Amino acid sequence: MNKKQTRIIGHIDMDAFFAAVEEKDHVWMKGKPVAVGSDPLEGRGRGVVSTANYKAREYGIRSATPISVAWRLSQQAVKKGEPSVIFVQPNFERYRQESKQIMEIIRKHSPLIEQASIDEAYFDLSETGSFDKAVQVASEIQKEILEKQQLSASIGIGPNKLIAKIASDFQKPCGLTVVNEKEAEKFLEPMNLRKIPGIGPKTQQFLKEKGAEIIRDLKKYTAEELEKMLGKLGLVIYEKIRGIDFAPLVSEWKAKSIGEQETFHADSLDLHFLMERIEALCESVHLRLKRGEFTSFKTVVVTVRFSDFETKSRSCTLKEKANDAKTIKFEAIRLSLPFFMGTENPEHKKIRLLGVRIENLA
Ligand code: TTP
Ligand code: MG
Repeated sequence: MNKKQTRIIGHIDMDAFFAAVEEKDHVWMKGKPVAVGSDPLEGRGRGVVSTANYKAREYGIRSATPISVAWRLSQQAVKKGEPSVIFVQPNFERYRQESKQIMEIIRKHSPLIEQASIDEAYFDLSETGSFDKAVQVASEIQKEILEKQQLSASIGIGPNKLIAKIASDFQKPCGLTVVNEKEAEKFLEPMNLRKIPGIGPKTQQFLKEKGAEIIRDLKKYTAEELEKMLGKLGLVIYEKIRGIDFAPLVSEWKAKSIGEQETFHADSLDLHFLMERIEALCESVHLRLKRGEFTSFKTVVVTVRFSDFETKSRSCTLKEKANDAKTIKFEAIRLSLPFFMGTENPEHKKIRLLGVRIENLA
């Protein structure tokens, strides 16, 4: 009954989404380069390209290309005997309709889905029980979207959201990439640092100056060194470049929650220290409750991550709503003590991270 279920997460991202919908609605565009964006006004237009289909990308046109540049690239292509780009202004209502139908298709195949943008979503495939079965489901989703919506999608499957998302982008368009938990770390190694959420252009530049161009280069640093260089982000990056990510899927219907967590500088099993950190986390959660739109909670959740990354959560739901810091602390300590000194931690493993969350907010 207690058998640990492998976590299997899918991420879907539609191929050249806005442009693909336009091609579907206007059959005569099929096979031609299409750019969706502001009006090019024969090269005098301001604004940018929202997206371009794959044919137009061969001209060097992509999301955020200034529309005037896109126009010029099209003119240059025409001079070389290539077809000119078809410029279309976006019809967001149409894209939203398609998006809704795509999400409905995914929902039929997965019990939990988190829509992440107009054309992408995470979905939980853990219930399939294996990566092989998950691939079958993903390929059914792709097929159904292609048949019913006449749109193509790329899917990534991984042990968590981080890997699933990077995998969906790995073989676009029409890709289906599977990376299991054993392969995840190696899969990331040759990739550009920018693949890691949180590493933007500035951090990338900073790390480049330190000699790190790809993810493998960053692995020579310890967690402490990365933290010294980048603060808290450094600790997050330390985990992500090793393919570690515990972020849950958040479906629209899930009750909101307020949570705080802390990764320690050094793993610890010092009771005094852990109790102090739990209390501090409870204080910040309570402060956020007081400042926010909710006035009460009914559920308290604690998360404990051990030094070997095993992660456990325990929760309790009160009989009545509460709103005070004392209740959060009382429950959080009661739930976490067995991990610090008792039955939940028989091997006396040190603790790497603690989290406190309140749910069932009203
Ligand atoms: P993306 O999924 O980033 O791009 P895409 O679907 O067009 O192409 P890909 O095959 O690489 O996934 O974004 C989804 C849609 O969001 C895209 O079709 C248009 C819109 N969009 C913008 O309007 N501006 C932008 O800068 C980006 C990146 C996307
Ligand atoms: Mg897309």
